[in-house]
Amino acid sequence: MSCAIHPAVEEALDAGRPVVALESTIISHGMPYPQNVTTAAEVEQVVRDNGATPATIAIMDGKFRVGLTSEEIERLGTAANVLKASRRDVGLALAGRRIAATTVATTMIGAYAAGIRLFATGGTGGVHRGAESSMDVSADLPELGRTPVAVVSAGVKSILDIGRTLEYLETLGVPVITCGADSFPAFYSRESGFPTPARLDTPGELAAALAAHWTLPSAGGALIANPIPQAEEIEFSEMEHTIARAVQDAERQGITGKEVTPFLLGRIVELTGGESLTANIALVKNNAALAARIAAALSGV
Ligand code: PSU
Ligand code: MN
Repeated sequence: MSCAIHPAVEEALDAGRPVVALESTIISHGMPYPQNVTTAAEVEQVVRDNGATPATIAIMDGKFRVGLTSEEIERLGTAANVLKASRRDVGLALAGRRIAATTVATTMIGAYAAGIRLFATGGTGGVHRGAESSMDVSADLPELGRTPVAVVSAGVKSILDIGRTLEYLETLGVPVITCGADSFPAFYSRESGFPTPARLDTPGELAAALAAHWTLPSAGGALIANPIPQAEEIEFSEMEHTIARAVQDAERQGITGKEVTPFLLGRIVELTGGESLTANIALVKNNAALAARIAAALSGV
């Protein structure tokens, strides 16, 4: 698979300097305008401040694009016809020359093709509540099982079934390591009620574990969970009611397939009067900083 790499990203990769991939669905479908565009730029700056080069990934003009200009990020954040592209949409997006935002799954594919091993986002997809009847399981999970890129996220959002998501990741052989805490985090909240499958405390330890994991035959990805900073946290018990209501609204309105996650995220922002968005922005930046530090440790900087 060929991709068009931004010159600044290419230069860093050629020199063996740390690079962190960033996804674009969070820009097109994960946050409202204009916070989506300002956050995307701020997150790139956080990566730089922590010693790595950012590479926001999307599909445009028939190419996988690794590293975007600020005009391209603005386009992704404002255009009405942006496709949310997971693995199965990539061929359609490339051949149809669509403007497409990449999900966690697809960003992993683009990152790996470009030679990037660290990727920061807010939260990954997972097993949805009620999946035992709807079978709604994000394509992010099998991607984590097959593509050797480490995804730094604030754990799994409680719009999902956290327990089943952790079970599925175990089945797929995906290491799930929380940085600096014993509880697996729940996106807006530092604690989910589930213990983390593994814990490490420093970027150096995380980098060493990833490097060792990637010596396995047909090793896939890893999930590095990074709890939201305490000052920005919304308690799990406080979010639970809001999330249950958003899930109920999605069911009532017959929302299915790839629309479910964007609908829930938008509804939660409405129901919390924007408080969830503030937390979301804070945790993405926190993840970008950790990913940059792990990338630096991994490349021996
Ligand atoms: N979680 C967020 N914000 C997001 C997403 C997840 O907090 O924008 C996006 C990511 O791109 C993720 C996708 O890969 O939603 C998952 O969608 P689905 O559940 O349809 O697989
Ligand atoms: Mn789904």
